[in-house]
Amino acid sequence: MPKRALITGITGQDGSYLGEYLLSLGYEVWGLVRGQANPRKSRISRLAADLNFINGDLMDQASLVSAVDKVQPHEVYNLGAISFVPMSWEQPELVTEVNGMGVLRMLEAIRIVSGLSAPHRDHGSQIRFYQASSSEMFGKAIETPQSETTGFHPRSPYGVAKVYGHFITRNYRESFGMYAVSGMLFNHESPRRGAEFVTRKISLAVARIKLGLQDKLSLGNLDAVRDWGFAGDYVRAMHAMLQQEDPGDWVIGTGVMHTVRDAVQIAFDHVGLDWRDHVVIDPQLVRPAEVEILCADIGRASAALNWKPTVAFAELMQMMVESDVRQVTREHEYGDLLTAASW
Ligand code: NAP
Ligand code: G4F
Repeated sequence: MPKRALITGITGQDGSYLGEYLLSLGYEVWGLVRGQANPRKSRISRLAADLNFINGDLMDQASLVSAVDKVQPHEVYNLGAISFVPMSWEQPELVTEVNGMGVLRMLEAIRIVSGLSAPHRDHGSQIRFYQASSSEMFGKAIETPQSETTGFHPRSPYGVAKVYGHFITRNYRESFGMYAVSGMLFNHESPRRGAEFVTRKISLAVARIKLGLQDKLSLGNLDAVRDWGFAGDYVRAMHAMLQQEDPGDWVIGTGVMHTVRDAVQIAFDHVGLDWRDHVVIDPQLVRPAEVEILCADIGRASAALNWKPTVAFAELMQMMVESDVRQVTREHEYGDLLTAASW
């Protein structure tokens, strides 16, 4: 009998790669979809026709209990979140509800369906749980690189909510004996990245500038340093974490740092343009509390999970630019009304 997985956030970047990966491993894959006519559901269905869908929302406890009860998953991957950091200053309560309380609701759904009525170390559950924690939790990092033992200093309501999700996951592991893990993933990108994130904002703008459809690209802090990897690599790590004998917390990244300026330079260079002719700084895009520098120490993950990234940063940016040149050309030639973020 195939293993069954339930993925929240199936319509997002990571959900799409994880869904495809688990299908390739022979899993029966169920994606939790919110809303009565979510347009992103048809996008992911086109990519992976064998996916199954179930309705639910991280804001709605009963829907999660019902989804877990119906699917009876062996593994739950909680990727659903409002993932754009600046939005968390505009709607902090909503982001806290989805990204923080949503984790508690999913853990409760597993607890209830597994029949764990009281906290007890030895009870356990057959359902393994993955929480999408984030390097944003390190925030104003107290050391570089950051590892599984580095303390947290989140800088946004998003980061604070992720810290809650992280610790409630650990707490259910310790209180109920659940197999619950947290993946502290550093920034990961792909041609499927949302258009609001900086790498995709750059690759789309470069494509449009190259094709004569735009001239300027407005950005905020070019000095911010991130450890960027390829999303397709990172979903393999999520799966590997749930196959370990004991649950734990893991840092996943590349261990290589680049600035936003590097990303800009690589992307413009790739199409033979000088970024200085096109990039303008918009102070409105500078964050009220910035995360200046993130870099992963992946010593533990590479040794114990036997995991390593396969796509270097320059290759990643070039892959995204090439994909966007193809997409923007297609949209332009055929007058397609697809949004810039479509894939
Ligand atoms: P993404 O592309 O923005 O996808 C987010 C997903 O969450 C979408 O499928 C969205 O579904 C879903 N969602 C939003 N609100 C929801 C709700 N109330 N109930 C259920 N689902 C909801 O994000 P991503 O890049 O794939 O990231 C996946 C997860 O990893 C997120 O938790 C993110 O915070 C975390 N993370 C990402 C990175 C990164 O660099 N990508 C790094 C560290 C951690 P709709 O279609 O309904 O909007
Ligand atoms: O691409 P970003 O918006 O990603 P950010 O804030 O690092 O968050 C992403 O990675 C986290 C993991 O560390 C995830 F948890 C989170 O869900 C998300 O996936 O911004 C990257 C950097 C920031 O320092 C930002 O200030 O780029 C800088 N930046 C400069 N100009 C910009 C811009 N970011 C955006 N989005 N847009 C700009 O114009």
